Amino acid sequence: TAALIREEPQAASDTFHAQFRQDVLAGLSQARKAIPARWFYDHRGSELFEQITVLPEYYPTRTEVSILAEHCGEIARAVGPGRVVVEFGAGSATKTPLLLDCIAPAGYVPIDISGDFLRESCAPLVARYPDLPIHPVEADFGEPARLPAALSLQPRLGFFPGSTIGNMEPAAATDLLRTMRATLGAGSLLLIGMDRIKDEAVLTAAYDDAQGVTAEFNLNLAHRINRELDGSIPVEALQHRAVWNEARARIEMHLEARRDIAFEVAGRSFALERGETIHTENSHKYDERSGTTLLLAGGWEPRHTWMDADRRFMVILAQA
Ligand code: AVJ
Repeated sequence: TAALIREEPQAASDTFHAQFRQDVLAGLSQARKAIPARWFYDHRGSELFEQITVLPEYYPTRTEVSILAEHCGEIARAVGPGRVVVEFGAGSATKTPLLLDCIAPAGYVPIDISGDFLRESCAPLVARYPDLPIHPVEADFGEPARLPAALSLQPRLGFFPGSTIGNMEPAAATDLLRTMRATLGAGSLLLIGMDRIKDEAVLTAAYDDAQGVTAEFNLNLAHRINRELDGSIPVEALQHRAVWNEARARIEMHLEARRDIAFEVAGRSFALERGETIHTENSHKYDERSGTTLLLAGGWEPRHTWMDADRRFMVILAQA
């Protein structure tokens, strides 16, 4: 099986809980309360996100998969064989094999902060590709990472699907793209998924589905705070909201108080007035212009863009 490379032996998991606590306390202390979206993904949150990806209203996952499948031949020609695929985040069970099957890679290096997710996502890949060198790296991909020495001579292809970049505000997204460039090196390629600006009703439905799975996903953050940070948030007093922010071209998710509430987290007291919200996620949407501008600011030159027929999602190949 693949050897797991750890950037910081103990430290990564030890600081994780402290970081959660710090982010939540700082976020709830602001005039406009906000908690970074990365904290959605505990075990239950990851399970709920998996359910979201197959909801009828949530088009991004199936659309991106269809783009990768449909344009596999063209993507393979544009990328060329013999590249080491460096995936930012643990591999997705459907998207990663689609890419690996299509391009004849020299190796596969997933980078993720969670060793557990890495091990879970690598096991089926090791079984499916017995001859492919697979070297998971347990690290925060928001920091420049050292790639495994065994694969240091081959050209690289970064893979960042899912429009995960959209969780970041433009400045942070630019910083991340620059960090990816530093990790991969000049001349590298990056294959990145971006969700597109579209009809507002389609967007809001994707983030407020009829079955209420996205609402549960959002509310799970409050449950997680109660569980892990000794919180007393009255979760039944919070309501899921998904709103399109036209000026910033993003869907925002909030938890809105149905009444005045007061609660404690990690021994500190907080209050929300009725109608006040905790801002829990941004999901930025792009068009060709804004996607290109972002990539260029991050040090990446767009080379090809692939889209579905309805132009809902785009996959861009860029070069450092
Ligand atoms: C995983 C960040 C791409 O923004 O669409 C799905 C997360 N949030 N439904 C997205 C999410 C609510 C998702 N990303």
